[in-house]
Amino acid sequence: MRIETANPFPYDFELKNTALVLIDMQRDFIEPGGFGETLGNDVSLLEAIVPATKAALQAWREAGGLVVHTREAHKADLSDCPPAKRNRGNPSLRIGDEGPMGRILVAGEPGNQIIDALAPVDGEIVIDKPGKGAFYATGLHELLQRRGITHLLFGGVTTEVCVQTSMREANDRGYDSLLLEDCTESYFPAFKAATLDMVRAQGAIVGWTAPSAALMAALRQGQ
Ligand code: C5J
Repeated sequence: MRIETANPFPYDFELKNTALVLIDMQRDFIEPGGFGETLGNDVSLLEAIVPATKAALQAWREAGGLVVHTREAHKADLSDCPPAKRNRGNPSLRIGDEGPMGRILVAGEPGNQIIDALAPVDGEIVIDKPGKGAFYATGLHELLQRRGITHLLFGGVTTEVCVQTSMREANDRGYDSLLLEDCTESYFPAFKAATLDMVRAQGAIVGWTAPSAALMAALRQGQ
């Protein structure tokens, strides 16, 4: 299949070798009362990408593609959260502290769940990641290798933090990655725009970008 209008040039992929990776579409970042809001951010910006992301996920599922969901999640004892990470941000509501949706960024807490609209279904992979990147301390690379995955389509939040980190990690591991432009968002619109530019600059130095409609058109054509 080919996404003809991908930027900076057409993106070729085969369904059986490609996974859709949705980064951290969890309540902590998207709903009021979570980690994102505790840092002073307007979470409604992120909520706005849910309909497009849901439509892309649905189309990908119907095509039979592999789906990977990630959550930024720490163990309850915070043994995987270095002080260098915990001690930054909002000092009165840090990772592991009790917030309006349970303990902030802790696995199993209500705020750590993927939002209902994008909830994983049977057969989809869910990765809890202690870092910003999806490949750090998760075994994701080995899991994708076992399934013969060579291409990754990315969506999720936030564009310049966990999404961009994960795409760069993927790039260094040899994946051809494409970021779905309307399925990712930042609390800072300028950071999102800059990230899209950085990804596709210099002949796709990190990867490609394209609107989700272009992916769905490719899936409809099926070639
Ligand atoms: C952040 C993320 N922004 N998922 N996490 O801390 O991008």
